[in-house]
Amino acid sequence: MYAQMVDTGVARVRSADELEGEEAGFQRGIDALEKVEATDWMPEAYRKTMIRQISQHAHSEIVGMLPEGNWITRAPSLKRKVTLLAKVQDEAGHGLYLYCAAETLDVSRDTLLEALHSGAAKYSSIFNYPTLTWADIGVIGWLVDGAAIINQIPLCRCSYGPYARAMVRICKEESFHQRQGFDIMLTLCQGSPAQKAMAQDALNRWWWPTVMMFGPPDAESVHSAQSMAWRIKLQSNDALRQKFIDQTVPQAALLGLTIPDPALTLDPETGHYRIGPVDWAEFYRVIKGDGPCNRERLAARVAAWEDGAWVREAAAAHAEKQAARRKECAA
Ligand code: BYC
Repeated sequence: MYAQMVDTGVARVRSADELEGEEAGFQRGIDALEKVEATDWMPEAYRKTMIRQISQHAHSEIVGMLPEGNWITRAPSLKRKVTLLAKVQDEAGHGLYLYCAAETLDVSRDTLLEALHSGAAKYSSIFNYPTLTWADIGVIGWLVDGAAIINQIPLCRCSYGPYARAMVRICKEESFHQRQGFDIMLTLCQGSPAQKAMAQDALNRWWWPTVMMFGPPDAESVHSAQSMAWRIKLQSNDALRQKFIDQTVPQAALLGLTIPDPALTLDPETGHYRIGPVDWAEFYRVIKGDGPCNRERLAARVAAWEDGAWVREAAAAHAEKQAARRKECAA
């Protein structure tokens, strides 16, 4: 079973006048836009929801290094190689800040990683697709990091202080990532017909998975109502998805690329682009563990964990030695 199935005990969202005692005070603080800090009282369901979301986000950053890491040795120039290496290192950094933010909620990193490695925890669906050509690296930066920024900017103002603060730096770095991706796409689109075709092919394969990244439609989003009441989520999945589409369609036109959606139209009344039907069956298949690369991604993470056992053992032995030495000096 791939779903985390975290039972937060929330059957339905209760209104402010149904809450009592500490819980009522907690909600008043949230409504007054106060940040929740690690040492504050919080409902158990809030704590579990934050652990679920932050750890899922951290796992996504770390697993997200794999599809891009695949191209570091094959980047087409030294400049592109150095830039991609820096981007992939940034993703590792994001994962580490996020694991630290999750640890403030009284859960150990080992527990979180165990959940990832056993397949119990989720990570973003988008990283279960393969990077077949260099243009995929451009598309990931342009679309995937572009989508990540839209999803994550509101998280800088979310109610949980350690998560909100971690997101500020992450968003700054994501905007550099988005630009490097767009720059790769621009170069390919201004290049030879074969390069332009490669860019179009990458867009064809990544467009719909990126649209799905924002999560299920609002009507099927099980956590949204409670997460919005707790100001963990400030905008709904569909609202963020629409923002992404409105921002990206003109960028594709600038590149001279076609969005692979024959039903795409601009609604003159609202000024928003309308897209054709999304294959949600594919989304659910991927998040249940049956996407094109799910098994490969998890196997790579588990192998990295096992191969790194000697580093963890050496670090623990070193820390023990240092502690013993400090004790000796103090005696
Ligand atoms: N993939 O009730 P919903 C990045 C799950 S990192 C997989 O709407 P929620 C980047 C959801 O977890 C990208 N699962 O949930 C990194 C839930 O299942 P569980 C990651 C998904 O939490 C490196 C169920 O579906 N970003 O961008 O209210 C390089 C029902 O959904 C997905 C974050 O994690 C998905 N796409 O809303 C480049 C941001 N969507 O947990 C880029 C923080 C939904 O009950 N997270 N599910 O088993 C969020 O903003 C929210 O958690 C989501 C989902 C909008 C993703």
